[in-house]
Amino acid sequence: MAVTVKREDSSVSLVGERVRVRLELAPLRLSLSDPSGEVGVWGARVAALVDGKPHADGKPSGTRVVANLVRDLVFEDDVETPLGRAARVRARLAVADGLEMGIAIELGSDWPGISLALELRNTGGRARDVAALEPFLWEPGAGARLALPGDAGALRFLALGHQSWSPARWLRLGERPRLPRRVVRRIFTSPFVPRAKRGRFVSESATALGQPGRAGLALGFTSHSRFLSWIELANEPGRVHALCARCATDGESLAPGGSLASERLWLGISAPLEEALGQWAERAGREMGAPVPARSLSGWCSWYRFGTRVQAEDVRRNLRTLRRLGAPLDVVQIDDGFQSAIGDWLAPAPGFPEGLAPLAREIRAEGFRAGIWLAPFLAAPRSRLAQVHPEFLLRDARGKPLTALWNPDWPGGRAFALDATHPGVEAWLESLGREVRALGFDYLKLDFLFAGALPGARHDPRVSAAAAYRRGVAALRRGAGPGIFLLGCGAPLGASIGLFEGMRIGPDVAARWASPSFDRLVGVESGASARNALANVFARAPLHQRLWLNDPDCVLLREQRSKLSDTEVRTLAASIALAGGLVVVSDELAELSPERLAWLLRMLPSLGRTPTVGPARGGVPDELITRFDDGSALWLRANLGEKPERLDLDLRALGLRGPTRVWDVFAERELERASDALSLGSLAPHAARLLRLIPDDGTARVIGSTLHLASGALEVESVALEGPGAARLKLRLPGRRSGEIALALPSAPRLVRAHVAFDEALELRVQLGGVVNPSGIPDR
Ligand code: 9PG
Repeated sequence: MAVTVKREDSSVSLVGERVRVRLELAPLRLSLSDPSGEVGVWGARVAALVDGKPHADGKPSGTRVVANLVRDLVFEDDVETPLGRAARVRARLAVADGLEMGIAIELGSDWPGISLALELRNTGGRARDVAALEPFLWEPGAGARLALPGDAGALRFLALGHQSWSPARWLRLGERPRLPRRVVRRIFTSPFVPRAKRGRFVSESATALGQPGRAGLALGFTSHSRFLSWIELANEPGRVHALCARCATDGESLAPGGSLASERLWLGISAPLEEALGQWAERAGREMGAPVPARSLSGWCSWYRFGTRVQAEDVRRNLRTLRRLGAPLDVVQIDDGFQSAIGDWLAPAPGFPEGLAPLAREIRAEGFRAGIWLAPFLAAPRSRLAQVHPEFLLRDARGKPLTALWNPDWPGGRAFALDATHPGVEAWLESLGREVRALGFDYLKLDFLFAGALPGARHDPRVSAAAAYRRGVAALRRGAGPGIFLLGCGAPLGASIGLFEGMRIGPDVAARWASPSFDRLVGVESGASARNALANVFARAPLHQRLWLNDPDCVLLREQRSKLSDTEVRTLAASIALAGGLVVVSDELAELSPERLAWLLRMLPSLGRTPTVGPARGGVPDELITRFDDGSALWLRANLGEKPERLDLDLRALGLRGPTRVWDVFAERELERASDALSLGSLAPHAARLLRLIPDDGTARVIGSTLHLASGALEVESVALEGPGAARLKLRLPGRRSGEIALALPSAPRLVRAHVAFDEALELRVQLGGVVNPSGIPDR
């Protein structure tokens, strides 16, 4: 079915399968709703802030000009757009006072929303400063309406933070959002975004608005090549006062006859609301050409065990342990500490006496990708880089080098930011990429990337902060060449779309549950701790495989030097596994007990799938659901709070109708068969529950296994029933494994367990009360 275009005297409508759009012509008003009209927004406008500048510390100055009258309209009923084939309406709009706007609305027949773009033109005779473009502005007024199903008191707004370490939280209308303190604001928030406060929420790049579990709005920018963008919500408990999507133009001056285009905005309807983030990310990833690898990676990282004191010998020792264990990791990554100074990446620290090339060679010789950490937009004041090339440094308005941050981990603490619009910096980044590749590294963890998108007096003032950042990352990638894996960290997320294979999506993990004193110090929940890392893992789970591979940060399995309890380690490990992205361990592997090592193996390989998230009842969703092609699912519920929670599982809501067999992964046993719902008692603070849910459809299946947390969903290549109580099985998993599998049979005995041990693959026959096992391990 194609999109139907209806022209009337005073309006134009586009009707697709899933949404309807209406454009009123005088004055200009835009509406979008689902076919029933139960959810949607009516009476939105487009606007710009002119004769002012974006302000690096929040509020842009300038006057808001709003498009009012539609001058002329152009229809195209089937055009190619960045999001696929669509119908398009373009309108030229009159704006007072020597300014004109153009908007384009695109709707594909089965799209759950529309794409919106805005252009501002200077038709007058003098140059105009433009502070921001607003392709969507909704305020109450005549004909303005917002329909969000559910209870107004339960409405939530998804506030996505600026960069990897910034919290992402579902805010309740009227609540007081947390705000980073002044000294760290530059690290955690985007330069031009107004400060959030009670009554004014801000979300960077994208948001969702509605009641958890019901239908709501999805709103987010799908292009990110020039401007940092955000969505603002003016609100009080149960009420929306205004909703507005903006991109800061970073101080564009618009010459007479010139024009300026906003980033493209997605406005969609999401049912349920929790899918809004994925709905947007899918489109933003497609539009920006996100280089998402087909497979997730796993690895070892030096940081959370050795910190800046890492030495070549630490890496070597862990390489040897990896060989002994036969652990199937992809990457061995050296983190911060190998370099003589921040900025002097090719001059090794004393702990790396032979330099990096021999170590990279050894890593590769063991069959791993070699990974290295860089903070490519930073230079320590005392580094050779800053000394020899002071012209590389980003300056403030008075010409002084801008301090990107103070980091107590580094000598002197202070780090300056580089200005990628300087041709010398661009060339230097390209050669840095080339040289680390030549050393043998093909996995680069690029950190403290927010420093590349700071506002400042750039060498080329016409290049925006976001564009400067993208130019720098692109130069590094160009130098590193094809086949490189770039992992972003501390990265401005919107501006990074399309540039990275992998992306850290939360604060640092640590071998402690929470970090209350650090969080108080900086004002936001960004201290290194398992809880802060996990909160973002749940909140940003839908970004995985749409924008990049999500990096939830490392799993820490050690028992010594750790304040994490068994329960907390299990919650950390299972949540990281369900996130489906990178699985990276950061322990001294030889120190791990057999039990904890078994946990590592149970996370490998990565599940590799994008989980769906459950309703965001609290500040973040607390459920991750991974579905498999065989109709089964893994369901994880975590309690990141401090009070016990009731655990009820609604199987129908997960799409499981009919009798379901339930495997309790941690308890390693089958629960009673369930249909519709399952009452599971209570969940202690910091604990998680992981279940595998399998339709009881009369087939023989592995429903549980201690080989992998997938519990049979990943590790079984085939199962063939050979008669009552007998089956032939093929198992396949990388690495050396031993453990137990549980085979579910359609008739008595309903469950047969068998011990198995193998390297890579195993074929075995399981029989009623006995196992014929080629590995020679006796049955029980
Ligand atoms: C290396 C580390 C690890 C880690 C990164 C990042 O604000 N700060 O001072 C601050 C320091 C360190 C930090 C984040 C913030 O951690 O996330 O995985 O690579 O750098 O220095």
